[in-house]
Amino acid sequence: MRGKGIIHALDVEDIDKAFKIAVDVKDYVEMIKISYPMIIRNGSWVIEKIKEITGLPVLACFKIADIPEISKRIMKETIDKDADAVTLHGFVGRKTLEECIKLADKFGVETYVVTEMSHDDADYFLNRELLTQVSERIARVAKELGATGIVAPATKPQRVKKFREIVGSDMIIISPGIGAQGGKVGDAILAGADYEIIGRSIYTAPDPKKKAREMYLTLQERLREVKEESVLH
Ligand code: 3DU
Repeated sequence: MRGKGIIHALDVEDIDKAFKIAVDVKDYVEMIKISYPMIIRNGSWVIEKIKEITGLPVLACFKIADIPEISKRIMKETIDKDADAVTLHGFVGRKTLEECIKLADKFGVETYVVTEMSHDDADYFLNRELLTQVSERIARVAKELGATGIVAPATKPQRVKKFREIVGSDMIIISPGIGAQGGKVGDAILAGADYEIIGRSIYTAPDPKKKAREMYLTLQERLREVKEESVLH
């Protein structure tokens, strides 16, 4: 996956509703991200079904965070269920990342490592300074281990910018926090991300299709403005 666009976080447990939204938004997003609430209620077969009805890749946002042996087995099960990409927590340690990335690579599955989370409370245990140090180290290790990309907070575009400097242009940055968490469409991509992850703003909208289209168009408009500005200067 490479380009600039939206990943829809389809955090909808009612599976009929989820399938309908997936089909409704498919023309305006590049990937569908699914997570635990949907899988726990319905089972992992939904991964394949969403791929089939949308034609889009599915990111299993399982934020794997266990000892290396168990993490690897979670990764294996997720690969067997046909996920195209999987998220991993970075804080657990290098070995867990290494094992999971190696396995995913073997099957051509993308890996995205969470560096720093997007919510206000993300610096509760580590203060801001420590969190900054740890998350930047996670980004460096993710790059060194050959992860496909990292997850960085759209709620803090300056941090996205910093992470882009750290990982360079080859890695993909996906960024949650647009809409319900306060980020504006385009903020993360203009700061250096490749994809903005948007969940509630789309799936809780009275008309998710219309909302996804609006957000898609807003993003295109913001990207165009920046391109025009850079041509003028
Ligand atoms: O806030 P939203 O409804 O747009 O959803 C954001 C999604 O991104 C949601 O699935 C959540 O699990 C995921 N996510 C974060 O919000 C923050 C992170 O640091 C990592 C993932």
